[in-house]
Amino acid sequence: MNWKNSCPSGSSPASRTGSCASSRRPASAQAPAAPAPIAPTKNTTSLPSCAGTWRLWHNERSTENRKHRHHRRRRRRVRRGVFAGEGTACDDDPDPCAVPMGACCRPDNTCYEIDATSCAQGGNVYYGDGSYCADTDCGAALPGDECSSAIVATLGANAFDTSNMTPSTPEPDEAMCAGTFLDWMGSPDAWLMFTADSSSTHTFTTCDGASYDTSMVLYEGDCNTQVACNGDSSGGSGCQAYYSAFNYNVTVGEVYYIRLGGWQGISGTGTLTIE
Ligand SMILES: [Ca+2]
Repeated sequence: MNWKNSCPSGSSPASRTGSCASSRRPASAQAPAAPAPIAPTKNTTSLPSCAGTWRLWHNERSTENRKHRHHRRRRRRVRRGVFAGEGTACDDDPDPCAVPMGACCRPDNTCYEIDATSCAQGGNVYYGDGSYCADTDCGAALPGDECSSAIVATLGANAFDTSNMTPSTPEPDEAMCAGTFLDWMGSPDAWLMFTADSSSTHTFTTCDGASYDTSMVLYEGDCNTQVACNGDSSGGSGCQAYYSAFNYNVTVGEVYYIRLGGWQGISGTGTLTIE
């Protein structure tokens, strides 16, 4: 970014850290008839460069600032010490201090735009940074919630999240993997689809130390032809307890649907690895 152009009018860059110096007169004398500047906080020495720019900006525009509470809230966020990077300034475009936001659907299918952390409560569903409510149908099923909208998976690691999925029907045939504690029990499930790259034995596993007690089912060619399932596996390195895994001899060009659920209906985030 061009840091030279990031200073307020009438000021000039003082250093490469992004702070700015006035070329006209001290900032304290530059706001005629303005209320006294806000006293500096205790932690000024550790403020990021963005905050240094903020103090000058604030002194010059304190009266105006009082009229714009949302600006002040944003500056307070800066004071908590989120460093935006070397050479940044508060009036950069895009704002280096901005928190990424996206569409957040409430359980009643109303939508508002907020950051992911604030959205992640009360059954809300976050549609990703940069998503907009205008483009989001809160009443529509999430991608991968049903086999018909399965998410494309490839060789290697594929992230999935069943937290906001709904249970699909019918339930898997548990007899195919009896004794492995599939225990589907109305589990919220996510669907991924994989097109076989070769005719050979592939391993499908949910091994992921940060994941949950998954259950997994494999369908060949369509959403109903079940060919493998597993509740609990063991022996993998770095896996969570009770992850799921199976090997299957796939046919090149054939489409396989991987249905991911949880033991006795639990849900969460995980990783499907195909190799
Ligand atoms: Ca399991």
